[in-house]
Amino acid sequence: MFTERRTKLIEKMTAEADHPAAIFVSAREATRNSDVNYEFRQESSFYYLTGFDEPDSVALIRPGTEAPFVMFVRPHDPEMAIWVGPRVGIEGAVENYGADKAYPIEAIEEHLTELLSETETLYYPLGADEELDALILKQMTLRRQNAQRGPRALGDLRDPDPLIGEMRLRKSENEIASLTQAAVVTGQGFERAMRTTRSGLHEYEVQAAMESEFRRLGSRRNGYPSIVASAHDSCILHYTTNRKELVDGDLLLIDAGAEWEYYTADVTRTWPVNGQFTPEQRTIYDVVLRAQHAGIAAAQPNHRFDEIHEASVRVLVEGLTDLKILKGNIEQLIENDSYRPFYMHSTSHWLGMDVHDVGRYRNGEDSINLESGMCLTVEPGLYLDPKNENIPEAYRGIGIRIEDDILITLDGNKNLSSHIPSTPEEIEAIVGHLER
Ligand SMILES: [Mn+2]
Repeated sequence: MFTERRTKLIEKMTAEADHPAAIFVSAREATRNSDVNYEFRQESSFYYLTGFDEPDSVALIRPGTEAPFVMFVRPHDPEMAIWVGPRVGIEGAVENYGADKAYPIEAIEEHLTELLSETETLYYPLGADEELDALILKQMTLRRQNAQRGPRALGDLRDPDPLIGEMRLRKSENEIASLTQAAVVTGQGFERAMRTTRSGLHEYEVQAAMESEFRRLGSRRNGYPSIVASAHDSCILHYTTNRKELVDGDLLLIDAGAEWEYYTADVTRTWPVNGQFTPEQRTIYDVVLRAQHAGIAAAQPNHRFDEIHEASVRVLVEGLTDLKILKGNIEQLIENDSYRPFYMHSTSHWLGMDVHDVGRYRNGEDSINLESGMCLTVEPGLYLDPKNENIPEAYRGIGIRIEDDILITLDGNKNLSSHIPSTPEEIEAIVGHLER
């Protein structure tokens, strides 16, 4: 799988550049406090190309040479192994990760000059890593100084992100299987959260119930910090404090995703703490759900990405007009972005190894067309600011978002998270019902 990806990258590089090479850098360990590190998570593109899960590593790809795939890794260290377990090491990088050659990361500087001696175009995301940035700039300077006598200059520095972005945007069968499983596990966690919910509990208790289900089912970590927002805080898009007590009559919004084999789900549901929507909550909920269904229906191959947002916005604006929160002509209200105070984010983003996954959204001015294998969210919402006096009082403080993970297929789409309760009937039937 990783070999195929590197082969495909090599094809793309050689198609557009002379004597190309590419350098990818792993994530680094980061200090949390004192001698404790943050939990390590590999950088997504590095993992995508190598499957290598350790920090302080560099992958060098050199098409058309005797060693097209070179890795720099931390050597095995018997003393460290006692504390943190064995490392893959130099031999492991060759034997188990397909490297044609591997060297200790400490020796990168002494090998880089030789390894890049034929390279004229270098794909490297300058700014990715300060130490490596300095090494690359030094190589370029050396080559420029010697260009008259020695090999040609290493003069063409390019960003590899567009090439990798194009590849990661179209998901393979393997990747789709991981995204599907991420959504399955996430769904189990959401169901647990819904059943657990009752007034008097705290946001973090519902979060714990959900995330313990993620972990129990084998998800190693979340794709991003869970948003567990009750009452007015459901109007705050990225609320992650999650400390409040749940109050009878309020809504609870959860936006969360379990990661599975480096692929994350990204799901949002909003439900009443006491299991019954008030008439006002239900009215707003129905508008958002209709907008979501319209957005999902618009997610079709050979249609523009932007059509999803356009379809959802139209339904939201019609709903806000029916409620007299907006007044005027629908087309005009859409044209003027007059819905922005109540719906301030876009409806969709790519989904994959990163929750906001790589890949372009437009070609110049134009929205790109959707293709089979692309995966995205559809997540309209309405956020009725508790302090906005233009909103009828009964609706103030209601914040609702509904988000599913949609895979574009050859003849339409597949909702990977459709098993998670989302109609008001499904939600009212499950919230607070611990046993079944
Ligand atoms: Mn999202």
